[in-house]
Amino acid sequence: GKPTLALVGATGAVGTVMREIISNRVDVYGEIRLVASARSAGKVLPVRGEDVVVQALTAEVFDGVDIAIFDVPDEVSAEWVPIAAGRGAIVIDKSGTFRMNPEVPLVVPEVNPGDARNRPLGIIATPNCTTLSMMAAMGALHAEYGLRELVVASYQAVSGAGVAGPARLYDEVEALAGDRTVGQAAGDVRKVLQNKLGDVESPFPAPIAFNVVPWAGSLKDDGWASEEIKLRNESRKILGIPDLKVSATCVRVPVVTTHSLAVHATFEREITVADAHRVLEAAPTVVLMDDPGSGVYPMPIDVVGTDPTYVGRIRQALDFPNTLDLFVCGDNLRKGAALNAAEIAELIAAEFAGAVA
Ligand code: 11C
Repeated sequence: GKPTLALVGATGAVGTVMREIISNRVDVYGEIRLVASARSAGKVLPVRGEDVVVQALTAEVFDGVDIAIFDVPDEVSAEWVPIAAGRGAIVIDKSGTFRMNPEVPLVVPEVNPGDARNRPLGIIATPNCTTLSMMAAMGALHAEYGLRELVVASYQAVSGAGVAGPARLYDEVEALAGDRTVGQAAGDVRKVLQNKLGDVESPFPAPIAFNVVPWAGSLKDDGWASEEIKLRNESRKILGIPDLKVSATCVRVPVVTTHSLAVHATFEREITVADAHRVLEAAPTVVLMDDPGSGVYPMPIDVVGTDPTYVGRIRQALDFPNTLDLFVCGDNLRKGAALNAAEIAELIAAEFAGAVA
């Protein structure tokens, strides 16, 4: 029959969107279990119009589960994903823990759906939200023109850091509002926030309201941020281009939800703006918004809460052969996280349906 699904991390920023997405897509599941930390156990949350009691994360909670979607911190996934897989669940994991494991496929259904079938550990990883925000578009262009190099700058929304991100941005905006002089002298934003919010901890290393912060993730070798390294490694694996040249700078901006990326992409074959328009218009989950003369380009305020990947500002690079510059936006909690996991789960559910038929 229909597979039993467990959502682990059901109360987080992605978990909340996950429940909404599962409730609004074609219903391919039997039972749905909601699982979270002991702190959230006992809460009652809606999914598919039913109230479901959240269960604590234990090994037994996976008994009888066919598909488990995990959206929890890396260390929680490291401990619990193998336990769930050991109990027979096929696990779709959103953390960074297993993405680069050669025995774990890293799947974006528009780009490499077939990889989901080759899962010797019973684990499928879903990418970082920054990488994901451009994969549907870059995958479509790569399929026809052969991608060789990517130079990317990201403009990442605060909800990428979980529920604490938007909470912090709203607090800071409130603290700064009304003062029409703030932001005009070095350090004045820090001073106002220190006065009004004190030492309350922020998920960001610097004020995010009235600011851009050239940092996302943790410190890696030679000054790189983890998000920049993930974007490089994950793009190579998903697109199946082990020697793809990638260089990224990841930046946090005061946007609640929807990551944006400025992409400089070099291809093997000659490609024009018209070529790119044709390819992206034909890509089912990509929306082309490219009419700058009329003010049409993708922006977070118009994209948030929707499923597609939006592309605009497509230009032929003036000084670089076979190269386009473009701007991409995607809701980091939907395609960037919950939606991609749900789409992978539907690929797996289809296997169950096939087995029965
Ligand atoms: C952010 N992309 O915007 C990050 C969050 O590897 O899944 C997700 C980190 C990850 O902060």
